[in-house]
Amino acid sequence: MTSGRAIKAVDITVPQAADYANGIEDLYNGTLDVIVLRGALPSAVLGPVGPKLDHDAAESWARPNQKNPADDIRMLGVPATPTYASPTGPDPAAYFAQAKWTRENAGRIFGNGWDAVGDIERMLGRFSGGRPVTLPANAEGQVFQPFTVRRLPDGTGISLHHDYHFPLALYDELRAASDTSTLISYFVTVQQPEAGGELTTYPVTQDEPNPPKLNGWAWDIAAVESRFPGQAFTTRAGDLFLFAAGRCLHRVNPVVGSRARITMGGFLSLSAARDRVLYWS
Ligand SMILES: O=C(O)CCC(=O)C(=O)O
Repeated sequence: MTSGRAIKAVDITVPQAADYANGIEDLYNGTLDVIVLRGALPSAVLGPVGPKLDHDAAESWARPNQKNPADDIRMLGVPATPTYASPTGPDPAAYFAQAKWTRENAGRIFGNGWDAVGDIERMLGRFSGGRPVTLPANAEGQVFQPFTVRRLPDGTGISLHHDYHFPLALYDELRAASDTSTLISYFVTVQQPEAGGELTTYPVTQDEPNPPKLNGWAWDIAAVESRFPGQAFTTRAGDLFLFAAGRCLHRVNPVVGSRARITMGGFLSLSAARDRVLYWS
């Protein structure tokens, strides 16, 4: 028997996005947990990108979770999160150097001169309630990374986790600039795998009083599945996914087949005064 409330999701197409113009605030406030915007980017933009990137040799993929084969994600960019290689998050100096590289190489990575940063800001702007969507900078003027690219080949996924990264050293300024009541994740699917790779989210918060954990620390997936009503989402190339990743436990199911799941994305917050949307990865 499951317990807890159900995940509150809307699965919409571009003409319906105007009905959720304040969607980011709704995700913050818990009125919504998930927004899926189908076809946020036309297939002509991303169609050629998946096959271009889907090779180990295509780019210098980092493998920050290589220690755990089931979580061995390939990444372009340094994630603003803990990883197996950096359990307390990235070194800020290395992070900002990489962030500059990612911004400068965005057009080249995708191979078609695509204005990825502009499109991300336009897509997020559909749900910002009219607030400007901006890439924050630290006190030295170093700008955060707009996105990371994530490639999950056959047999890999992303284990159960929350994304609430404000306590990390990298977030010293973002913490002060943001409404830290939660953190939102965003990603765009670049390539859909043949099977698997669903994003599954559960109504389990970080302060769940009786967390389903093994040995007191690792999430017990069987217990999570049996106690909480999870919801799985399959996303196709061009779909935008926004969700309350700081509040809702989630995972990416292992990918099956020769075509990797490729996504690009990061996080966003409302500014402390709730007058801007900040995004980074
Ligand atoms: O699918 C992705 O790119 C990341 C999924 C995830 O765990 C997140 O967005 O927090």
